[in-house]
Amino acid sequence: MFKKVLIANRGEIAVRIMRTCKEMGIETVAVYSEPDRLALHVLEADEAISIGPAEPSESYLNIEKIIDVAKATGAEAIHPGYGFLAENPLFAKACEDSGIVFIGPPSRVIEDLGNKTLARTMMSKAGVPIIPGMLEATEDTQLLKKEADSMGYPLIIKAAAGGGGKGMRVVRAPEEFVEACTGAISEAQKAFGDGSIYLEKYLDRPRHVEFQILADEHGNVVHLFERECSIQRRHQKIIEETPSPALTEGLRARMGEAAVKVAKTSGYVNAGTVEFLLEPSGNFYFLEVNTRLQVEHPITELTTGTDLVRHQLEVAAGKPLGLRQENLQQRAHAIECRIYAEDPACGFIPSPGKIIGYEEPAGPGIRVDSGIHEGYEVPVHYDPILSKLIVVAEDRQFARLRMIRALENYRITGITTTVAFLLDVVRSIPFAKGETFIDFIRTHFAQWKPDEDLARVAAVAYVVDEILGGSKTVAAVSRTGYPTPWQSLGAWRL
Ligand code: MV4
Repeated sequence: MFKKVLIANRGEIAVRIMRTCKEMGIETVAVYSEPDRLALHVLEADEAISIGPAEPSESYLNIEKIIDVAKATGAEAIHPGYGFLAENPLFAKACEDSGIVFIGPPSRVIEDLGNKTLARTMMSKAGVPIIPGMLEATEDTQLLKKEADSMGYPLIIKAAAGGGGKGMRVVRAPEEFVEACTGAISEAQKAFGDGSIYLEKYLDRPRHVEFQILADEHGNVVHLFERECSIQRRHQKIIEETPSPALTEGLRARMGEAAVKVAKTSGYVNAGTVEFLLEPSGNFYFLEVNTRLQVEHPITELTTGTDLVRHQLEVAAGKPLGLRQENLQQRAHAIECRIYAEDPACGFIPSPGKIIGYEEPAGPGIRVDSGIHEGYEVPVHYDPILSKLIVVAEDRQFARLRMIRALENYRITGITTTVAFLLDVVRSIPFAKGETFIDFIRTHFAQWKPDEDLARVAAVAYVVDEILGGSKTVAAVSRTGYPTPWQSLGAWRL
């Protein structure tokens, strides 16, 4: 096993990876940008090396610098986390060329799967269902128009180099096609430096169901069941759960088999995720492969009893996978809520700033993967994810009730977060019923505003209580030196 691993990331995922390294007796090297010098991932690492200014291109995206740090510190392997360089084949290649182990699939596989039409062609040949549409991308709008008219409408335009919804357009009628097409081409050109696009039949109101896979260098591949990720907004997932409320045992088995076939067909090694779109009819289609450890991996860990980072490290070190499909079982129900420094009442604009009060929920079946602490200043420069709240309980209903309690007991003050929004979503009737489709947020929560009544009543109660001489209020000061209301025992709190 490796003696030392560099984590080329920040925030909660860097901390999460370091925790497993520590348990395995592996030393950790953190890299950090200027504004991150007091970040949790820096404090938790055995060594921390500054790699430059805030701009990602000069720090967390700087391939040369990160490889130099790995060499200088004697790290034998690099874990890229998610985002930043995690799915950049050039970074994986640079690691391979420098004799450093990239903890992820081979650069070649990242590259192949990043090409969406190539991936579709490969999977279709292997017998994995793909969404009807083109297998070749082009920038020739005349050719595209011909394809469109023979395919029929509604259809969806996608970028060959795409992912995450960039360069995507839904076209509902022939007269809208050319404009949408030129728009998609220029967007794809700007985002990926490649304007080629292709067409697919548009699926109305599908679910997003993905399968976790693990593969080793010796030809062993397993899947660790699914994650239902339909609750998202603008291609950013908000809540994930497993098992999916939409899968039957038979469908789960067929989709799992397809996911393993995807991994084998692409020559996959390490942890990955195979995404599918699932129609209400039960028809499912291969969408794409995410060649990284995903944000939502903990719900899989809690329901399969595994540590995915441990398996990633073992597989990367050349060991055979210690898991057999027949021994893997899905137990209980897990839900994850992503906690962001965003204002859900104002179009989810980032809301960075200093965290003045911070209290995590605790108790049975609760896990918090956090990258923050009291007194921490959330920087403006990066993805505003603060932490992930993950719960596990016997079944979906118990997990939902546990999530409600956990969210109610998660206190973050000083900045606006998505906690109150998540509470309303998890409490809602459509969520309780498991009616999770990709248009869930747009349909049920487009105009969300916080219910401020309770907060106002509490504030007024506090003031009145103070005017009346106060109850047995304990004057309390938090670790940051700010007065904190959480520790005072005044009657107003009732
Ligand atoms: C689709 C689709 C409907 N029909 N393809 C969005 C991101 C990219 N990975 C694929 N996406 C979609 N592809 C066809 N043929 C709808 C989406 C889509 C979506 C997919 C998964 C999760 C959330 C989504 C939100 C909007 C659209």
